Parts: sequence; structure tokens; C-alpha cells
Amino acid sequence: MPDKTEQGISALIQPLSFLPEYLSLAILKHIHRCIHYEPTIGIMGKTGVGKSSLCNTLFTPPPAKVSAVKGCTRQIGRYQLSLAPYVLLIVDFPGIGETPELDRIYTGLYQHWLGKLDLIIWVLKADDRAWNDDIRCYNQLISQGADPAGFLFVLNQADKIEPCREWDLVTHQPSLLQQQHLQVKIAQINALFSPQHPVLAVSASEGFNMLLWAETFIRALPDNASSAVTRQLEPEYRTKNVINTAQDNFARGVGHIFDDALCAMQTTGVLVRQFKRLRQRLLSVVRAVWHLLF
Ligand SMILES: Nc1nc2c(ncn2[C@@H]2O[C@H](COP(=O)(O)OP(=O)(O)OP(=O)(O)O)[C@@H](O)[C@H]2O)c(=O)[nH]1
Ligand SMILES: [Mg+2]
Repeated sequence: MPDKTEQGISALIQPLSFLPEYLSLAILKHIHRCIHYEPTIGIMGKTGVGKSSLCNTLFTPPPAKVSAVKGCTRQIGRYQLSLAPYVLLIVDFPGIGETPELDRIYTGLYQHWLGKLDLIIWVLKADDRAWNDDIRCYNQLISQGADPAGFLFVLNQADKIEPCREWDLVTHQPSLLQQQHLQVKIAQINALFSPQHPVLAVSASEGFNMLLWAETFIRALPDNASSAVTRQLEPEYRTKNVINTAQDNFARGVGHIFDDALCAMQTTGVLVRQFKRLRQRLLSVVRAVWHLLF
């Protein structure tokens, strides 16, 4: 374990020493699990929507090759990002909608991976009118038991929405009319897929809305995965809001263990008030040492 991580763990020993041993051990075990957690993120969507480009924008080192000509992610790309000694796995799925035979093979691949992914980023393209393949594939996965909360939809290539000539190349922003059209597209996604997380319009190549989307992405992850993913983001995406979100999720996980233990103890009155104070103190230390742990 790096020195800085050990420093973070040491800072927790004192507030944990006031708790019953079994509880402090359970919390430490959970914290170790989060620190060493190896998140797995899937990226799905039609060919050419910009799945690989989004991965390359968010993470360092660039994990996926990008093609302007034809579908280039023919097999699942498993990109292991290592910020030694920690690992993040990106599963870059081949794009759906190339041919019916390939789609059948790909749907099988998606199903095989579903249970292993912390989150699936589903990329749609702003200037695309035909989302039938996406709807069919998504509905099939949901009918086979996939949890809708495990999908984060994103509308990429916002710069291509009509009138695309109005895109401001200097500020990398859409015109007013483009903004309105993007809102219509987002409303369509909300109606068609009933997404559980906010849908944002972004442009991977223009860097438009990517900071806000990185925040949405970290918020959509399960509590135990968000800090480990934040650690691997390109430094420019590790904004204050992103870090706050990861800290909140991490502290919430520790809080749940505390609450479950308190519930099992069935204590009342003064003892409960004391435990609540210890909980508050522990969680503020947990948040404070986050930078050392991740
Ligand atoms: N204008 C614009 N082009 C983009 C954007 N994102 C990606 N592209 C381009 O779109 C093309 C396809 O991008 P990829 O990232 O290879 O798409 P993909 O979804 O990984 O495609 P497959 O691997 O075939 O499934 C490339 O030429 C990218 O440079 C964007 O936001 N705006
Ligand atoms: Mg690709």
C-alpha cells in the first residue's frame, strides 16, 4: 500500500478506537475494499457514436483507438488502466447496428458482461434519428433482468446537431437554436428509455459539457466504485464537484455499515446519542482523509 494510503488509514484509527472492535473492523474492511476495488465500466451504443472517443477523453492513458471510417471496435476492448497499484477496467463494446448477424453476436456479448459491470455508459449521437437498434437492444437487456439504474445515457457529438454550422468553434458551445434542438433530443431519450440518471448533451471532441457530465458519471456509479473511478480520471475532470461526489458516496458507504451495526445493537437513549456523535466525527475524518486514500 502506498505511504499516503497508510497515512490515511492511520488517521482513522483514533476515531475508530471509540467503537466496539467488531464495528471498527467491519468499517476498516469496507474501506480497504473500496481502496482496492477494481471498477469495471462498460461502454455501449451504435458504431461511430464516439464510445472510444469518450473513454479516451475521460481517462488517462488513452485506452481506445478511434476510427473515422468504419466500425473499428470489432471485439470487446478491455482496457486496463493502471494508476499503480490500482486498476480500472473499461469494457468498450463493439457498436450495434452494423449488420443483423453482428448484432446477434454483440447482444450475446452484452448479456455475458451485464452482471460484471459497475455502470454501462450508453452513447447516443445527437444528429442520429434512428435509435431503433438502441431501443431494441436496451429493451432486450432490461427484459433479461438488467437494472435500469445501471445505465447512464449520454448524447454525444452535440456539435453535429442542426444547424451544425452555427456551432461556435471558438467557445466550443452550441448556438441558441442548437441548444433548443439538443433539449428536444434529450426529451426524446427520456421518453424512449426512461433513464434513471440525468441525460446530458456532450461533445467528446469539442470538450463541450464534459466536466458536468464527468460529475453525472461519478454520481451514477455505485457508492463502492465511485472513488476508485475518480482516482483514474484525467486530472482536469477531477473537479471539486467530482471529488465532493466521490467523498459523499464513500462516506455514505461507511455510514451504512455504522447504521446497520447500531440497528443490530438495539440500543436506545444516551448510548444512541453517543454513537451518533461518534458517527458524525468518524464520517468527517473519512471525508478529510479521502485525498490520502484515493
Ligand atoms: N464532431 C464530433 N466527432 C466526434 C465526437 N466524438 C467522436 N467523434 C468522431 O466520431 C468518429 C467515431 O468515433 P469512435 O470513438 O471511434 O466511435 P465508436 O463509438 O467507438 O465506434 P465503434 O468502435 O465503431 O463502435 C471518430 O472520427 C471521432 O473522432 C464528437 O463529439 N464530435
Ligand atoms: Mg470504438
